[in-house]
Amino acid sequence: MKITKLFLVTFAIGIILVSCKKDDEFTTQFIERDRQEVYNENRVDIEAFLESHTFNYAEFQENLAYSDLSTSPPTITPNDSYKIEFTELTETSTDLSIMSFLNSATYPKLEIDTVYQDGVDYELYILKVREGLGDDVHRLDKASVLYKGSLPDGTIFDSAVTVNTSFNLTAVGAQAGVITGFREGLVKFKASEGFTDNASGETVYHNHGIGAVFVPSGLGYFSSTVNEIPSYSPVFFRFRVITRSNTDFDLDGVPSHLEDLEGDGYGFSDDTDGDGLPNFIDNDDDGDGVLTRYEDINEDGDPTNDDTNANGTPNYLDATSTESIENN
Ligand SMILES: [Ca+2]
Ligand SMILES: [Ca+2]
Ligand SMILES: [Ca+2]
Ligand SMILES: [Ca+2]
Repeated sequence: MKITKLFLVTFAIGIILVSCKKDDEFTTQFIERDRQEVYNENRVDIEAFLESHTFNYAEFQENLAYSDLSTSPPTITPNDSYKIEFTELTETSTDLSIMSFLNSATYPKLEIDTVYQDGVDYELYILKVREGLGDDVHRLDKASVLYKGSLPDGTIFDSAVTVNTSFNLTAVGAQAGVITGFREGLVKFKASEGFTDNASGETVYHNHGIGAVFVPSGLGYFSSTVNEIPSYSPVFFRFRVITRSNTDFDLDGVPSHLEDLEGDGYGFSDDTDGDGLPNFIDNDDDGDGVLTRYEDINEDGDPTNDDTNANGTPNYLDATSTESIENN
């Protein structure tokens, strides 16, 4: 799998200098195109794809959307192994286009999510075949996702076909994340609800989210050429969101997604001590000089359940509580 190589570029985009022949003593500076202008073009291309292509929705609709894990043995739907495939519509085809699922009252449905980045309001098309029944996926999580990344012409540029690889959804410091468009698609789904082992001893996941996201280049690789992706090209991802797991970027014992105190799905605006470092990368969240991990008074590995003065604010967020277990 080429996951690492591809994700690393999410924060490595910069100005590229292109040198011509030395003899000419002539250097051309690469000028990045206007983001709004590129988005306008990408949007036309993405909508043209959604109008001119269908997907294997009938295959999904002929089975139960979800497995019933409450029965013994569980009632397993074939849709737990369903994968989206795109096909170009022919003139004689009676299949529905992907676009015809826009704002459908039932699943599958195509939705539009507005994502603001770099001065542009992007309208991100997200195809939800099923949302999933497991845990919510937070932007600060790691996730294990089976996916295929493709270009509008069908070229597959990246894929993950086993669940062994998980990746951060948000880049933090030197740790890579995924491109914004992929992340903003993934967080609209839920992870699997459970798994069983089949007769051959393989693990089969159930009731995970299944969908696709159609990413304009401004929420992707933009001017960079990565693998087979040309600069300024939209990229499409079809995926199954299998599991989500905690990250702890500041190693303070509080999972990153719980440092999103406002619960708005982002961690950047949560800065208890106002030191400019959001809590998910601040190892002394209340700025009282006692590291958060030492404010875990009952030493159970969880600083969120310690409130010595019983004022409703845990010690690690309460600058008036400065008890420390550092020397215990
Ligand atoms: Ca913290
Ligand atoms: Ca503290
Ligand atoms: Ca504790
Ligand atoms: Ca404190």
